[in-house]
Amino acid sequence: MKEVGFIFDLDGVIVDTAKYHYLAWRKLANELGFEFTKEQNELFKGVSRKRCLEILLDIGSVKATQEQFDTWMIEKNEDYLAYIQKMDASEILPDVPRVLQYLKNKNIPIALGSASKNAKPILEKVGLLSYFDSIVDGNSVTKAKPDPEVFLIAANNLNVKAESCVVFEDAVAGIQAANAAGMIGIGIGDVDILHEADYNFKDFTEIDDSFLELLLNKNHK
Ligand code: B16
Ligand code: MG
Repeated sequence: MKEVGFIFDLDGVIVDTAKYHYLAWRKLANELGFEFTKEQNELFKGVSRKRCLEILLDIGSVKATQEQFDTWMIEKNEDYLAYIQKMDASEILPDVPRVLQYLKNKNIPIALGSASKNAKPILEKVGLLSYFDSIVDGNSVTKAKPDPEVFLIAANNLNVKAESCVVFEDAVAGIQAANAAGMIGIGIGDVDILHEADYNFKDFTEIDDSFLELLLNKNHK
């Protein structure tokens, strides 16, 4: 067993793919005859694709047959994939590579824990895939955050005890999942929204080497 493991969420932590999810969901909403605002898109952060479509259809008061539902899921994802095709390293959020490199230099195992089924191609596009010892994404889980499944699988893959893992998350459900897994949860974003986290930072520029050392030496929650 390794001593400590680090788990990163993708959207909102490593890259801001929420803006592309928004454009693809808004296009679908407009085709179905209603508006979808950036504020409403906040509800979609960290939420599975299927659940997002259910919420979207509720917002537009649209009833769908199973066939329509499946078609719209595919259509939204195809539009989203067209956006992420154009992604490159310039879209990595500030100081994420510095933190990943710091951990890599110390041989700390690193996993991705994301709800997205497109996580691997995104990491490939932005050139960060090689930092990750394990990718746990929407293809590997049966239960969505706030269920701890995604992070528990990641800990298991890294061969680290759950209580010795650190999770970086931008979504309330993600912090709740980290807490349910018994892990140290670090909120990236608005402290008022992510107040259930053990530590809060606006972004990775606020996370310095001495804080990373503190986490490495803490060993468990
Ligand atoms: P996909 P995360 C989440 O990513 C997004 O925040 C959420 O808006 C999206 O619906 C979900 O991934 C599924 O994404 O459609 O690509 O499978 O924050 O868990 O990395
Ligand atoms: Mg996220």
